[in-house]
Amino acid sequence: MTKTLNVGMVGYGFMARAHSNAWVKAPHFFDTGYKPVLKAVAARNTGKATAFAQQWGYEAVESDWRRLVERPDIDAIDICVPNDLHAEIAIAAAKAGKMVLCEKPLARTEAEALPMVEAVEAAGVPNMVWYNYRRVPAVTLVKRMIDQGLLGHIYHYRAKFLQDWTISPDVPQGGAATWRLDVEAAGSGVTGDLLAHCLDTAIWLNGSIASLTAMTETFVKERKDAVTGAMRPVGIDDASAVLTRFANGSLGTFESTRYARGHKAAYTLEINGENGSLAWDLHDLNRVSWFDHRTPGQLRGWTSILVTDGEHPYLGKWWVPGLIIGYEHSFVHQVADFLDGLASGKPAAPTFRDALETTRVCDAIIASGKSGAWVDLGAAG
Ligand code: 4PW
Repeated sequence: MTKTLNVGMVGYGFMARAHSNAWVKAPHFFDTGYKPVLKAVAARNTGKATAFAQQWGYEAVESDWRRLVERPDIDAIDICVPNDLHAEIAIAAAKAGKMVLCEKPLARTEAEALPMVEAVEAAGVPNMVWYNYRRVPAVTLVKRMIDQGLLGHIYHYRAKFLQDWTISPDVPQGGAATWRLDVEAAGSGVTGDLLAHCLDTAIWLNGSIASLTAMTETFVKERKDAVTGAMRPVGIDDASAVLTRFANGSLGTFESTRYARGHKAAYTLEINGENGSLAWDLHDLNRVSWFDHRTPGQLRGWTSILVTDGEHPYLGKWWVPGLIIGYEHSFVHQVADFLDGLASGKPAAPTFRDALETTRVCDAIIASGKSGAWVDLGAAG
């Protein structure tokens, strides 16, 4: 019998749209035994929240997230607000016995994230962080290929996430649209916002990072505050470049920036192993590039796997073979896996505990960017 799962959304921005779409779509395509119901959305700006509720079909609007958390008819709280609000909401929701889903990064720092992990674990409530790119079918296929041992011993992992929307010094910091540039709200800049995705995928595919050294830079030193209009120093990293050693002995190189003119969301990754190499590019997200060194000489070369077959991860639930899917489907898959996890009792990853590791690595990058030193993360080889 299908159970209902009443969702309480906190926030109404870009990510709240991506998540709401996923809550709506998942039960239409995946048979999980649960039917999410968009019960209520909470935001201080009730005008915008009401418009959002109407657009997506939420039954009610609350002007304060605390009222949402107190409501006995809400099963799961979905947190889609700036990073500085994650901890307070998640901890209160866990204490109220709600399932908690939190937009990435889990928190601004590991110190802030740890009590969140403790709260959900103490309450025993299902929890998950929205690192959605794991669930692009081609990326999930990469995971499957690595787990099947196709690459053999891994030597290199490299990833980058490039954007260009903050190059102008006229882009303000703070406020509803540009909080990602305000260190108080965001915790860090591109490291927590963009590189965190690369790190989450990397840790999932290639294991823990044992040590790292980083360069970070803030190219525009002062920006106007979007609310007060006053100029104030910029505290975020505009770019980060990181060298890592993984616990499995492989070397990693990572880069993130919002100063790469021409790039809007250029997330790419490549992995080199003893038997072959794998590469993926968000802008061609249904494709895995694969080089198999064991293929006989004259046929050996890069091949392009179009990930659109029923036997590919998640694809059997969508259309007919050959038809492509997109960015929003990664969120739908995350909801489907979360609901599956409720049914099976095997929690969908990344849990808050899993995502703590990514936050720890982000902290180490920011610290190394300041000190120039290598940071030992204590991950056993
Ligand atoms: O989480 C990330 C965002 O903060 C996203 O995956 C892409 O970069 C799109 O917006 C930002």
